Amino acid sequence: MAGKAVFRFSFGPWNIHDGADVFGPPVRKKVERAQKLALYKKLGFDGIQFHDDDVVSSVDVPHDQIVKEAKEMKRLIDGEGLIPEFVAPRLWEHPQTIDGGYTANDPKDREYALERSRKAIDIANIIGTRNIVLWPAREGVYVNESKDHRLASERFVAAVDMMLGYDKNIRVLGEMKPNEPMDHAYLPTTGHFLALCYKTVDPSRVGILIESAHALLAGLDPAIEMAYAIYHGKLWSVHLNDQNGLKFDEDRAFGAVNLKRAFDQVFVLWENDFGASGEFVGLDVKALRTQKDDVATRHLSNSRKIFLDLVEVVKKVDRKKIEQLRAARDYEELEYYIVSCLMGRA
Ligand code: GLO
Ligand code: MG
Repeated sequence: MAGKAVFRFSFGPWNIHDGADVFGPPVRKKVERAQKLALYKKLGFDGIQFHDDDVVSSVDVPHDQIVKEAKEMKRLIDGEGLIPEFVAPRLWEHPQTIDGGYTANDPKDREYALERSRKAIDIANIIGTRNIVLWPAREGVYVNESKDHRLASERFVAAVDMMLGYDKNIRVLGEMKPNEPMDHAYLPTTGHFLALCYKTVDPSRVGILIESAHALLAGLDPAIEMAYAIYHGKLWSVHLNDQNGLKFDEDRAFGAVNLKRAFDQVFVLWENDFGASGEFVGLDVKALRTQKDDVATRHLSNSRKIFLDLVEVVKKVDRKKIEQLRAARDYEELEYYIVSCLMGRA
């Protein structure tokens, strides 16, 4: 029977944000770390996702200092009753990641990325998660001839192998996105990273986090992407959100742009018992710059509500009717039926 799981939700501290964008400064007051942590449970979230430097103020300090600050964060999240879902090395802001991390041309930059990944694993161990997420933001090119693309694949696999060897318990989850900040990202889709999983020293510990908007930016359907990763036993997390056309990565509230597309994702997750092995429903959503301070978490609470409302729709959908319409090849009527369900008419 599908859908036994009780869904648990997560987000990262970056999802509460002062509204600064590439064209303008902050428009809301900075929300301090302790305030953010206190908001999770109030908003209905149990899980917290981290970049390495969301846990500690900087990773470019002596190891003792990292350990001390990570232990302090562990104490804080335990105090709030929050479960750490993953740690992601932030390999896109530091000067040594300008040309990428694992695929940078300069060996010193590559070594920085590898060392920082080991630190992320140490941090994950202290705060109590075995999941390392890789959003390889700057692994790719603006200028095609600027890197050896075949060698880049080799270096990427070597980096993942290094992490798997550094700690025999951790899992690596790839979060793929086709562009932004790079023009052409290496491993732009789930399928690309899935192929890479099988080239590593331990494919059983390499899997996928799918972000809805990232699939859409690649012209792909998020629900079909999720089903494909599930087929491989590798959908270990999601970043649900929405996206209005092929523009920048908008991180709109889940279901806010295309409700049927959101329904399709919930349907796949429900039918395949996503969450039953402890996976979180992650929401990587961003408040619109126009939101005022006191309502700047609506994107999170609304995304969660929309997800849960869609679960109710999914439960009620008449599976027999779907089967009959599939058998009759009357897909127009099937589409109308689903739209009717979403309009509360069926
Ligand atoms: C950006 C990504 C980013 C990641 C986060 C965790 O497009 O979605 O927000 O999810 O850095 O790795
Ligand atoms: Mg994301």
